[in-house]
Amino acid sequence: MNIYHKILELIDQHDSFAISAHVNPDGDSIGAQLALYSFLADLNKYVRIFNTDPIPPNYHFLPFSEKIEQPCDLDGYSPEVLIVLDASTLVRIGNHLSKNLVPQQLTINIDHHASADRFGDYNLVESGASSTCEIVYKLIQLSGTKIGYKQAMALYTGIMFDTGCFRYSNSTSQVHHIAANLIDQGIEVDKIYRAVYETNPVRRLRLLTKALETVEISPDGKIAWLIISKKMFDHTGTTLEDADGIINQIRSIDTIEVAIMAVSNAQEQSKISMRSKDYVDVGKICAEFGGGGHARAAGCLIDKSCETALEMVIEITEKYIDI
Ligand SMILES: [Mn+2]
Repeated sequence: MNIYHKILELIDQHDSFAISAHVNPDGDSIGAQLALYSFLADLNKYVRIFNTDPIPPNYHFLPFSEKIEQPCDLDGYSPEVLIVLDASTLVRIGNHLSKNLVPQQLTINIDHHASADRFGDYNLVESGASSTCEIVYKLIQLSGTKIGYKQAMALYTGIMFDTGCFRYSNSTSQVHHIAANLIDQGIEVDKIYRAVYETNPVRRLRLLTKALETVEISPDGKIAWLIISKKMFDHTGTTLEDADGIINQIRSIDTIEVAIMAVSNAQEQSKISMRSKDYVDVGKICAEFGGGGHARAAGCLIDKSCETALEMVIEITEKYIDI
């Protein structure tokens, strides 16, 4: 029996579920949670969604987004089955949740990160998939139930997000076939795009302006980086979530292979995000610092100032550039 059928069998055999996903939720993790929630609820399962961090307001348009419980009051709730989405390690769902959301029977991990450490009792991990939403789509398809309008909205949002709006190399022919099927459910792609990407408060633009002033480029032109300091957040009234996506601005520079963004968080650590265009496996670079991700998009947390953290990351990156 393949793992998809096994997971469907496990869903069939159990009645209570909890769904969680990584901290700082993004389009893929939110879309996958909501589509899976809807699928399980349609099967008359008891299901709750727990997240460590709030979902950004631009995802509130998604059906069932109000079902996400945050902050989490577990109140002793222990589901038969815990399903963890889009997280390569259990602790990625947050310290509190990873310790206290304990299933009675088993944990299922559904993910597409190459760095997935397969912590579940059952692991549906496909590193070739564009997104966790692509995997959840296949799971629902295989169950024989029809994907409806609400699930289509959630799944399309996640796939759109993780493929950079169908621009990255993970935008395979299969991804476009899936997107076509989802659009056939009557979803309005322009409205979804607008909700996710064109509802920025002006403070985000102010933060972007400040961040772009810090852009530096290596002498060979292949590495570009920027810093977002605590001061910039304070001056613009922004928070960590407002920094999302800013790294893509430097990825667009013509000569660049690797883009790096260093963001200072509340714990005085540096949150490093990396993107690459053609050949540098930034997932491997971030793994050297205890992080992970994909070949073209990854991240890690370094217990140093942004300047020092950047120096460390750039030094390693230079080695990968020269391969
Ligand atoms: Mn993802």
